[in-house]
Amino acid sequence: MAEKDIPGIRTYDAPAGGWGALRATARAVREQMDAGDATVTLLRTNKPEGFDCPGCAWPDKKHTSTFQFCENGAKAVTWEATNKRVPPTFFAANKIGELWHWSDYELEDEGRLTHPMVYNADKDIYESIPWDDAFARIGEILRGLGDPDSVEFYTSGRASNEAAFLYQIFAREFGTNNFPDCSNMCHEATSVGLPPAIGIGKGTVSLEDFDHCELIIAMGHNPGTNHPRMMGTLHEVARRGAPIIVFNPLKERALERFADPQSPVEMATLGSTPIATTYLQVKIGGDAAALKGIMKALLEMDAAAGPGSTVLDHAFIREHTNGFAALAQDVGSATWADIERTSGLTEADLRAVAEAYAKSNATIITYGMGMTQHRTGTQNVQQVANLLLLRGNFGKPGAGICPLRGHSNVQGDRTVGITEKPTAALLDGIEKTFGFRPPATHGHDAVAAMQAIAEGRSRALISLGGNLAVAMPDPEACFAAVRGLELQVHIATKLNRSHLLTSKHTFLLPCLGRTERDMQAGGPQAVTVEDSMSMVHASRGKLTPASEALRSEPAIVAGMASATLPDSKVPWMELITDYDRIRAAIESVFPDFRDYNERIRVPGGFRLPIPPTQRVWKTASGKAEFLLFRGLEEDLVHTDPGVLKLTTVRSHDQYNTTIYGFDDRYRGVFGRRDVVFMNKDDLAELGIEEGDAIRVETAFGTGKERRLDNVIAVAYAIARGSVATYYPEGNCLVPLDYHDKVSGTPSYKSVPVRVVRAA
Ligand SMILES: Nc1nc2c(c(=O)[nH]1)N[C@H]1C(S)=C(S)[C@@H](COP(=O)(O)OP(=O)(O)OC[C@H]3O[C@@H](n4cnc5c(=O)[nH]c(N)nc54)[C@H](O)[C@@H]3O)O[C@H]1N2
Ligand SMILES: Nc1nc2c(c(=O)[nH]1)N[C@H]1C(S)=C(S)[C@@H](COP(=O)(O)OP(=O)(O)OC[C@H]3O[C@@H](n4cnc5c(=O)[nH]c(N)nc54)[C@H](O)[C@@H]3O)O[C@H]1N2
Ligand SMILES: [Mo]
Repeated sequence: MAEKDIPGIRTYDAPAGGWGALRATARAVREQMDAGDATVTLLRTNKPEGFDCPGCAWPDKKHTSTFQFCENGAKAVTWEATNKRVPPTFFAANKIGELWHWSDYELEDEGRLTHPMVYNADKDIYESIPWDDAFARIGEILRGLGDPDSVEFYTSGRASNEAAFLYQIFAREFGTNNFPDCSNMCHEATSVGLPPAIGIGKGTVSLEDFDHCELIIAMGHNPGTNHPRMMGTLHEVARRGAPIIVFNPLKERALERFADPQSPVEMATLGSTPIATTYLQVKIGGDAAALKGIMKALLEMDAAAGPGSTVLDHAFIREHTNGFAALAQDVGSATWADIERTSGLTEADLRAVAEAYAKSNATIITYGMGMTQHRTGTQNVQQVANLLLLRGNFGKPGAGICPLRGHSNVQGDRTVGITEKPTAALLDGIEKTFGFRPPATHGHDAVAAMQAIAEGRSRALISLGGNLAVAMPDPEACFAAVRGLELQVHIATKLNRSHLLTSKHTFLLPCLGRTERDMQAGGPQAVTVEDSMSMVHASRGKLTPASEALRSEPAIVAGMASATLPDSKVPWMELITDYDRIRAAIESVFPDFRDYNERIRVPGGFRLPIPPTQRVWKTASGKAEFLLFRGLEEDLVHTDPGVLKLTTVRSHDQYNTTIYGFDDRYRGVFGRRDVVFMNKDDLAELGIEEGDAIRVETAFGTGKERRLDNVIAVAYAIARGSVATYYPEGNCLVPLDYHDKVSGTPSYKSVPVRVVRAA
């Protein structure tokens, strides 16, 4: 698309996948590891006796197939299994104030943390500290705070079920339900939006359903980058001729054309397979309107077909749902003019989707952050459920809802108790198992936690992984907030910016990664994780740990807990000698994990119950509910023509706040991240040329000027009125309280902005 010669911006004509992906994998491996180690490591990824890929939460074919090649999985694995190290001498030589000026890429590229460290404010450096001293001091400080609700227990979704379970038991015995979680920034709209609709806040499809579906509608996700193993599945579906309809404001190459690196023919012939049969460039934030348009068309088709119509599944609607009449009334009252204006799509486009949908006897709707990270995230998800319910697309082969989860165990962490709003069953289960009554008062999610920290109500932050202050909106506010804390504890594999936001007492505790051997008193241990499709399976690291001083996440949590809670009812040290004991406790608290230890020993593991697959609805009414969204988009509508909608996305070379490199190959960006993707007509209207230095400003009153400077405009195939830039650079444009009021998910994907040429 580049018409002008701009450094690092060129057209990428090739399909996604293919030889480009193989080359990029080889480079990732070379930069981080010896080739020999790397081969062994990569071959063990996602195999029954190996470890679960830390890259994404897409499931594996029975965990047994041949090596599933995936470029970004290889990056995630080599980034963790790197030969590079960050020993105490590194910290002695580099003051925190100096490290602050390093880029996020440079910080993590230093390698793996090797020793527990504590911040020395006088010298502005981290110094090594023996594990037991670190635990003792953390315990003393926590006990000294007085109020348990002034402590925030953050979880990032890499933590295993075993680590996350112990962690929430620790926090609850300490006395709080403050569980900010990366899921709050991610699929909370799913966790909160789906239970009232279908009775469970998770996806309902299994991998086998993709073999039987007759249509896929893919909304707001970019699998070529973020769920690359899903590309193999989409490739198969496309090759057997089932239509795939994509809703995405940006043209994403992998959703257009993909060459499967597992296919010798495509690799040899430089061939590729078209993925999307229809690609609809919906406006940012226009999905609810588009979904209502499809439903409106569908209802009209049904009425036109007269009695006995099979456009809707009337028997299913009658037997299994509530609220159909109200939905029909609401959808009917939306006008095509409003739907077209809000979605940026035409009535004809949406009618064509309705026709394809009416023809399909088994439809899967897949969706990602493009749907959830909006002020209407919960409503977006509920409209997806409505559309599926209209044709009974639950509880039959090849049909269902498929949220694409983020971190490889983000779903499992929630299942084993990381939630700020515990149910009575959870509290009872913990009391029965451990003999203490946990607090019932609701705690903080991520936004509420950061607000409490900013206001001084919370005094300590424990982070089980992640890079919270960088991942959240409004870095200026978050950085200042966490620096004012009394205590921070970071359990991490690699150095990141959150670790440099030191406060009075700051500890950096290095842990084992997924790829590494976890040796406890009872022998080598496996952990378990739950993928996007509720399959729970074991993951066993095989590599020699990056340092002898590393401890496992469960061991670190147990160490902190026993030092903090001298009268604890939980046998912390016993539990970690053999993780079967932790799993037995999980089973005791959560009955769905019956025979946990036996069932994870079966290759591939087991599936947790998903009642909608049996057409069982665990809602208050016992039926699936059509839930209304009275409107088409968020309430904050900007009619000013100069206001555009900004979305923040991941590049191909990053894992959330981890920056592996500076290319975004499929979007034609090489060696830079300072870009804003814009529609060429919007550029023309604003008198901006491609390559011009621009500034992006948040276009609504937040009491504070928010701007992204030092970026350039890049012409891209993106919907009119929509612009995109990278996360986390764009986070400065998002106010902390700019979120979905129902789920608390920050609206990272629809920020009203103005774009001006830089002075
Ligand atoms: N390699 C790699 N893998 C990852 C991650 C990573 O950073 N790197 N992150 C992991 C995590 S935690 C997560 S949550 C997932 C994220 O996976 P995705 O959900 O794919 O994440 P994003 O990059 O945020 O991309 C969102 C997609 O939505 C589109 N989009 C933006 N706004 C809208 C909108 O208003 N409507 C619609 N329909 N589409 C829109 C964007 O163009 C983009 O294609 O991936 C996980 N896997
Ligand atoms: N603007 C904008 N902001 C966003 C998003 C967006 O799309 N746009 N997406 C949001 C989403 S979906 C998410 S999930 C959050 C991500 O938020 P987080 O989960 O907090 O962030 P990550 O970047 O995944 O965390 C990376 C760090 O995790 C640590 N780590 C890696 N592996 C391990 C391990 O095995 N154990 C431990 N203990 N630590 C480990 C490393 O130190 C690494 O630096 O960001 C959110 N922020
Ligand atoms: Mo995520």
